[in-house]
Order: sequence, then structure tokens, then C-alpha cells
Amino acid sequence: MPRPLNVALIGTGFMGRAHSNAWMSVNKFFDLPLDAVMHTVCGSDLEDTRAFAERWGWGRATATVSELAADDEIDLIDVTTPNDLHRAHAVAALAGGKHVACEKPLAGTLDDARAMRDAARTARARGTRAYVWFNYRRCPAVAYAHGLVAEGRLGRLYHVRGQYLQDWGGPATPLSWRFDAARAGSGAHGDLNAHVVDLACFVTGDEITEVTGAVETRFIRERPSPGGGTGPSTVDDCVGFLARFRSGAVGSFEASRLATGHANSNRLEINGELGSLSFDVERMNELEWFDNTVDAGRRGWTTIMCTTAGVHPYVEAYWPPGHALGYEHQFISQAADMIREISGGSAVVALADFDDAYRTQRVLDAALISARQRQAVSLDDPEQ
Ligand code: SOE
Repeated sequence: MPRPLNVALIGTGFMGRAHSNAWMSVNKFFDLPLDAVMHTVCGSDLEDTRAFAERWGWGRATATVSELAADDEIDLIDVTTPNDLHRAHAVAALAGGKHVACEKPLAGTLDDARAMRDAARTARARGTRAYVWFNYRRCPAVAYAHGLVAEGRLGRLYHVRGQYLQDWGGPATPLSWRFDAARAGSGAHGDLNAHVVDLACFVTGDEITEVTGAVETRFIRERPSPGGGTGPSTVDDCVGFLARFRSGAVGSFEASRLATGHANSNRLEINGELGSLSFDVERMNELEWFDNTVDAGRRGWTTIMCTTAGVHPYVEAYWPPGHALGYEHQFISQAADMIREISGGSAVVALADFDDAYRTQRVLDAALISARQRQAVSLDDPEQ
């Protein structure tokens, strides 16, 4: 009989729902040594949080976040609050001996991210784990692409092209914490480039050593306020930048919430000497593959349906070939990998810990420096 892993969730928004679904599903799809127990959910309004707990199956509801780190029954705290609260919630949880699973980006600022990284390093010595929900690593197509690169199937890498394009951020979109620099740190940049930078470094197994040519733009400066009237939006609506990888590959990155026609297009293309691959989460079960080693007459892009159990990672836990997976399966698979590692086993593909997420945060911070000072920013010193 698996031992319980008592989970507490902070936050009842979009990610609160996605993570609740993951914790309630993970032991249904995966045979694991620990049984995720939805112990407590914490939200800002107690009545709303009680209703959320009832709907999603959390054992208890609270509006007092400090209770969680002090509760000896709780083993893991899942943080889905706005970026400016990640540090306080994660550091308190780690100090309380709890494992942490924190939403991305690690934090709104590099200082907060560094403090979280350092707290996680201290806690790691006690066997406590700290992860970030870079969920796209667990699309089977992405995990398979990671394997193709690791096997050398693309050969020497030349280009890494990452784009995360959404279009929900138009002038009619009302203010929320995501448009407040004091709460979010940045706009589309920290929200979306965080994902695509992590994705690029994960799939290539490489790291970014220089950022340059960045452009940060805020098109919309006033937005409707939920309570009526308008208020200032103080974050970027899009950021683009160029990068160099340690291997010598060249990268280009772009994040926008105003990319009309793209609802949630998180794209990665890698061009190598022996082949290229291209992924778009809007078609998350497919991987575009170009094999440059076949004879010229048969050379061309092919669409791989990444739904074959035993070939494409994670698929065997879900459905037969061709029965597509969805956004929610990435979170269920990440919950499974975190449980595997916490119980002494191994994740199917690497989990992003706070060190990984801090490296991503450094890239994000360097891009804003590059944009504001119109210069290249070196990231060669890993401990900066
Ligand atoms: C909003 O941009 C958002 O919910 C991101 O915060 C998520 O990380 C992404 O997966 C979907 O879009």
C-alpha cells in the first residue's frame, strides 16, 4: 500500500485547477510508491476556497497560508500564487521541511529567484526537493525531441528558435496582477519567455551564455479596471531577444500576448547539421522532423504523431496510439515524476529544480537589461 504524500495547494486560479486535476489523477494513471493526498487548499477568500475544496476534492480549506508550513502532516506545498509571493511561500515551506512545487517563473525578480535558489540548496542537503512547473517538458513530443538531440540525431546544433505567442492581451483585457510590474515582475516576458527558454535549454541540453539585441515593448499602457474605470499596465506586452548558447548555437526568442491569431502557440525549432525538429504546443501531440541524412530525393519534413506507448515518453500511462493527450496530461506527468523522485526513484525526463529555474530567470533578467541598455549581456559566471 503506497504511503501518503500529503499535498497542500496555495492558489485557486487557472493553475490551482490544473494542479488539482493533476494531484487527483496522478495515482489513477501511474503506479507510484506514494499516494498523493489532497490535504489542504489555501485561498484568499475562505468561502470561495471552501467551495473550491468541495469541487476539487481537497480535504480542508484555509485562508491562512502560514498554517501550511507549520502543519506537520503536510509533505509538499504547491505554490500557484502571483510571482511576487513565490519567494515568501516557497522559502517558508522549505524552512518547514516541506517539498515545494512552484509555478513558473521562479519569481518576479532575480533577487527573489536567487534567494529561492539558495533556500532550495540548503533544504536539498536535508533531502527536501524544490521543483518548478515547467510543464511543457512533459509533452511526449518534447520529451522525445530531447532524446533525439541527446542521441546526436541532429548533429551539431546551429539554430534554436523559440516563440511563445498568445493573443489574449488586447486593449479590452482588464487589469490583473499579470499587468502589475510590482506583482508580476514583467509581462509576457516572465510569463511566456520563461517557458520557451526552459524548453530550449532542456531540449538542447545546453545553456545560454549571452543575451543581446533585446526589444521590450508595452503597446497598451491603460487597461480597464475590474472595478470600473481604467488603470495603468506597467509591464511589457512583448519581448524579443537573441542569444548564444555554450555550444556555439545561436538562439532567437520572442514572447507576446498580442500575437493576433495565436491563442497559445509555444513553439520551438532547432536546426542542426543532420536534421531539424519543430514543435508547437497548439499541436502538442505532433513533432515535425527533418532528417538531413536521407537521400535528397526523399528528404522532407515529416509529422511524427508522438502517441506510441514505449516510444514516446509518458504515453503508456494514458491512451492507445493516436488518442491525443492534452494540456492537463503535462501536469499529471509532472506530478508523477515529482513523486518518483521524492520517493527515491527517477523522473522520466529531468525535472526543473530551483537551480534550473534560476538559470532561466538570469536569462530573462539579462534580456531586460539588454533591452534597456541596448547592449549584450554576458551570463558566463553561473553563480551571478
Ligand atoms: C498565461 O499566459 C498562461 O496561463 C501561462 O501563465 C501558462 O504558464 C501557460 O501554460 C498558458 O498561459
